[in-house]
Amino acid sequence: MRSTLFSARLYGILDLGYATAESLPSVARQMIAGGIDVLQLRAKGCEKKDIEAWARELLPICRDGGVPFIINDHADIAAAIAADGIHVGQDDLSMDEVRSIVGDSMLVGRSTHSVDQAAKAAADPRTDCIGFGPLFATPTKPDYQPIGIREIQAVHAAHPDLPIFCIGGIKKENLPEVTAAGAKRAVIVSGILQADDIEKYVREAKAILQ
Ligand code: TZP
Ligand code: MG
Repeated sequence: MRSTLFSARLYGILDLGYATAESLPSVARQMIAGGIDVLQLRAKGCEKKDIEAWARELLPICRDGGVPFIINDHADIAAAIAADGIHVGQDDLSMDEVRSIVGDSMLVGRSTHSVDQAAKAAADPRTDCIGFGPLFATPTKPDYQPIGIREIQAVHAAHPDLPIFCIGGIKKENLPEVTAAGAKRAVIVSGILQADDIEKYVREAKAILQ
């Protein structure tokens, strides 16, 4: 499973701020058809029992598509449904806490918002990947200062063996600028979920990353 993160280019997030609960399975299938490499369920402020139910429905869809399925924030749900991974932020559980809940083999990702935070996350060998951003201002994560594209090269040079996913305000349109700045992998949330044709959007964004 870890090797899938190295080869992954485009990471999609099923964010309940943009997708309705009813649409999740269909949206997941469209993203998988377009070639998404990783899928995360992110449901800020939703009831845990709902999140678990959605996750249980999405897991077999991702398994069928050969796409790792990651749960945002809730290590207990990730463990309960045997998801492929858990993604936590700077203010969430420590690595010891996460690993005590999900075990050694589940993928663990960590959000980072600076080169320093990336270094701290990378210093723990139990970190399987990081998000790096927000590069640009984004309504999906409104309270964060954008960090720009200047440090993309440095963070990749510092951690050549860690899968780094650039995130935040990335769309198909500015993706070439992000890859030119040194990004190998990207997360696109609203760009994908608001696309008229999700499958096509994912296919075209992924082509830019390849
Ligand atoms: N973490 C950093 S930025 C961000 C998250 C979850 C949101 C990215 O969403 P979008 O819509 O692609 O800007
Ligand atoms: Mg979190």
